[in-house]
Amino acid sequence: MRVPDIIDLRSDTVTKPTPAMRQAMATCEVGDDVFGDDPTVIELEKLAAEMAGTEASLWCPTGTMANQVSIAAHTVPGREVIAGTGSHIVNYELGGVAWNSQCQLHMVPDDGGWLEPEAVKGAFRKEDMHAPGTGLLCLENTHNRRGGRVFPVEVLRACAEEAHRRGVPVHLDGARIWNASVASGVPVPEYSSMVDSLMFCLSKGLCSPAGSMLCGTSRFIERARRLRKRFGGGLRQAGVLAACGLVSLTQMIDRLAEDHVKAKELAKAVKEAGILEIDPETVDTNICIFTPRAGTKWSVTEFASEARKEGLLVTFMADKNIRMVTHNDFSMEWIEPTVERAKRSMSRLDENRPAG
Ligand code: TLP
Repeated sequence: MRVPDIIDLRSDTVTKPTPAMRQAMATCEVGDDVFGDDPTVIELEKLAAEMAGTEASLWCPTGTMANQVSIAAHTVPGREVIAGTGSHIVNYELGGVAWNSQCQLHMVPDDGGWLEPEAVKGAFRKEDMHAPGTGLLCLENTHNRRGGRVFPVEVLRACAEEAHRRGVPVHLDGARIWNASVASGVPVPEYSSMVDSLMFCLSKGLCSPAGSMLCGTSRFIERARRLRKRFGGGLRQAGVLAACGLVSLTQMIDRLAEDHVKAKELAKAVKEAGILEIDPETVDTNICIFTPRAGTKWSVTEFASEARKEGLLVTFMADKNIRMVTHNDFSMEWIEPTVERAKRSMSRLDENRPAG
């Protein structure tokens, strides 16, 4: 396969719809989904619920909206929402918990890639004359910012049980739950059985152009459907997008294992070339989070902009990490050219600013 001018590893969200998706979009039956008339959306919501092991599901345009709808559905204003310091809900949803649900965040460390039950236990607060009271616990699997780590199933169960013992519901941001399931062998219904709502994205490794599913009980999804409308997410002929979601769920899950192999190999190759640091053993799925070697004088933002000049697109996180995400539109054969481009970028930066 020809090496492209641009190798794009910024995210698995950059994947283009597959030929089967384009065909499905062109030929699917559609209707007005706000009236509940779109047969393709109905089919997708039914299939997603079946596969996730929940009573019902709701198609949302984005993972962010699905998370935010879920938080709003679970909470009342003035409550506290527990979430990991590195979670997407805390870092990448523009303060949506405060803006949309009028709740405050209570953050718990998740440096290793997941929350520890003991830390979660200490974070709950009972409502009284001073304390807001915990309204929701949010977990993330796989953990994006911590390098696609898979939340160990028994640890996840223990965290969820801590919440349930106190009557607090649990939302699982499973944007990449299918990656977690493929990597761990734990069926998605097992994860969903531990929580009150599960969100997963169709638009990442599963290659749909848009769409995320919020899964839960029929009662919860009914409430979420009204909130989605309030958030401006009531789409009309959404079937053209849901048609891609059906392809994602029926054709794109098993192949996620290939993305995991590519990520592990990429991590090893970048490390062996002495470019950036990573422990390949921690690469559970399709996300590699690299750090500059000790003594490096350049910043990760400088690295990312130098790499761009070489035709390699990466993202940087928290001003200290470089992220590369493997996906369907990145071939195993491009690992070597990726390493070469990264090496050239680093050499130029080192020449300008020698380590010392
Ligand atoms: N993550 C994106 C960026 O927003 C960082 C990415 O490139 O990885 N939960 C998790 C764990 C996510 O990683 C993301 C997207 C979302 C929710 C939100 O999904 P979208 O982008 O559909 O709103």
